[in-house]
Amino acid sequence: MLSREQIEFYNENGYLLVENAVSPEELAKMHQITLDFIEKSRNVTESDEVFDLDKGHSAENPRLTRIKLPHKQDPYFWQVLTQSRITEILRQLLGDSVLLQTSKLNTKAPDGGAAVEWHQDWAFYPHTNDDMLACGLFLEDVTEENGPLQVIPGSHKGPVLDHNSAQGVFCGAADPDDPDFDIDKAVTLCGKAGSMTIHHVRTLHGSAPNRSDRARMILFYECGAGDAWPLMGAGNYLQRLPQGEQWADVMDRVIIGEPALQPRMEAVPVRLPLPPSPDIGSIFKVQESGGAKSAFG
Ligand SMILES: O=C(O)CCC(=O)C(=O)O
Repeated sequence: MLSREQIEFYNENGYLLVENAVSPEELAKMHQITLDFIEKSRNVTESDEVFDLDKGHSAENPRLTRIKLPHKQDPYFWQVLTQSRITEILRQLLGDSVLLQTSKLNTKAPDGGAAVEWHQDWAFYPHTNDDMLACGLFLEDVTEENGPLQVIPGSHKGPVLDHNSAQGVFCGAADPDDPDFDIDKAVTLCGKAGSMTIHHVRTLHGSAPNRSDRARMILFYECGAGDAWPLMGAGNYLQRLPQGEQWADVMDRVIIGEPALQPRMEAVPVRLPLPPSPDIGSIFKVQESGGAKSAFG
């Protein structure tokens, strides 16, 4: 459970770092499952439904940016989300109805694993209200050297920055020279394996390349209140499904309670992630193919 001070800190700053978010047993099991997936990726030569490959990936030297939708790849990731200390933290921050928006396991390979350019998750998937957040569970220690998450405190109360590039497409990254982007305020979130970051859906965040000889493994669960419904963007795939499947998809993502059928509409700033970049396979591909300007030199 979070203390009142932690909740106040999150509300004020739009992020939080929590230690021991899961038990040592849960951590060890998730870590092992992740290593097994990286092992399996040796047989893969192109990014697919499960693996997002980083430059230089090969059978001899597996290099992934990401394992996609881990909660669908192994039921244990879903079990931890719905039956652990994380579940109670979500209840405290989002209430008695909570849905998973998406999950991803960013495994940033050693020696140069790709940066994630600064962005707001909200730019990818605006909803009817912004009671949404991302939990980032460290499956291994995260240090200054291996590409930790960085956040701009208080940015969740500011504008949605322009995430379109000079090419005129949604590139999933803010322009480092945007006057509303004060990089000097950045806070770096490091910690022991088992620690967990929480950032609000509008908090500006990013992470540098992995400059160490160890992987940087963070499992992200991105969640929202059950009365926040997608406007456009990442949740848009729902509209392509037949109605019965739309509903089944929503119900498959219920973490706590039930979805509300009366969306809560709030006067939140919104930009739509359009037109799309040429490759929408992952944030790494959106940023690269969309021509994002790098903040990490
Ligand atoms: O892996 C990271 O450092 C950040 C990930 C992130 O923000 C994302 O995938 O949207």
